[in-house]
Amino acid sequence: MIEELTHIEVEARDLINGATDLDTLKAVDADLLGRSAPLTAFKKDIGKLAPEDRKDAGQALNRVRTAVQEAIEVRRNELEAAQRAHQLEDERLDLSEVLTRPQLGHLHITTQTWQLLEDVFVGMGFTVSEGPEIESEWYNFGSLNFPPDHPARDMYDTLYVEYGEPGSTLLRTHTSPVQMRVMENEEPPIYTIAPGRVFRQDTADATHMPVFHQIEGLVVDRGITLGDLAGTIEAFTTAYFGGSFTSRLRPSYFPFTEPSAEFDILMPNGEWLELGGCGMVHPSVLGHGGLDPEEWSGFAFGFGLDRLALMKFGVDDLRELWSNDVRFLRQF
Ligand code: FA5
Repeated sequence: MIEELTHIEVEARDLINGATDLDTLKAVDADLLGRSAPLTAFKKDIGKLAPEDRKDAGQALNRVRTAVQEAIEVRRNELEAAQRAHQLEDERLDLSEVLTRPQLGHLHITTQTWQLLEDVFVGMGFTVSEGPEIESEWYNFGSLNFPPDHPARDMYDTLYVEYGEPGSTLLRTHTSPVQMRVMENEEPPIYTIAPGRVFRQDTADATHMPVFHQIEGLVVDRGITLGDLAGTIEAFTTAYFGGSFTSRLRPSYFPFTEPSAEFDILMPNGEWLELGGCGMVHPSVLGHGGLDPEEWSGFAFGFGLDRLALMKFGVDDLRELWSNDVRFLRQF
């Protein structure tokens, strides 16, 4: 019987150590120590032994039962500890992110250009003005010498807003209406720029977007000449691009300037890119702004801010600026 008990103990330890979870261990516990377990049956069998053998058999049985109970307890503790560790791992909150520095973004390339241009002009003594993006027909066209139904309005594919009389309210097609608002509100001498967002029904391509930015410039003072305009454009483009760029002024037409010109810059691919228009403020525009053209003269310019960004940062397609691909944007 003692041999049999030793054999049961060895088998029991294998079963106990082989249990890989608490449920299995519970079943093993029942099999080894439960009512119908062999060890329990042995208790009854002891009574059938000769009286002199009963003591040894009883002690051996108790020792094996205790050893089995202890082995089950040890294994239970191990499995419970493993289960707790597993649960903790599952429920663990990964707070390491707050310990690592969050990735910082940076200003969009158009915003950087906008700020750089403001710095250049403020450095030249200009103030910064602004006007509304939703404009009246008068400020965007009428006051700038575009009579109703005048073909010059076709230069801009205008987006109208359903407000008031049909055709009376629009998304400004250029920053030039800010010229008029400044003239109405400020006494000359005026040296101001007005960067801002403008809207046209243009189809997006490498050099056009339906929503883009311009930077307007307006100078009104006594005795302003075309030489002042050329000198200012020269000074700002040199401050912005550095000395080594090639540009040209080309005669052009805008109803609100006379004479008018367009400013182009030579791109690395050998083609000219039109950056903006400019000219001497038309006398009747000064008049609409409440200024006497006999006393005051001035020049104005309007440059494509996004195109200035392209040229500065060596990007060859405007659409890249708004594709929102961070791999592209991170470069600048
Ligand atoms: C004007 O908008 C005039 N208001 C400029 C002006 C101001 C002339 C003051 C005289 C005095 P224009 O339509 O050419 O002109 O646009 C000016 C510049 O805006 C262009 O040279 C170009 O650089 C930029 N531009 C025009 N259309 C787009 C477009 N769809 N996408 C991006 N840039 C554009």
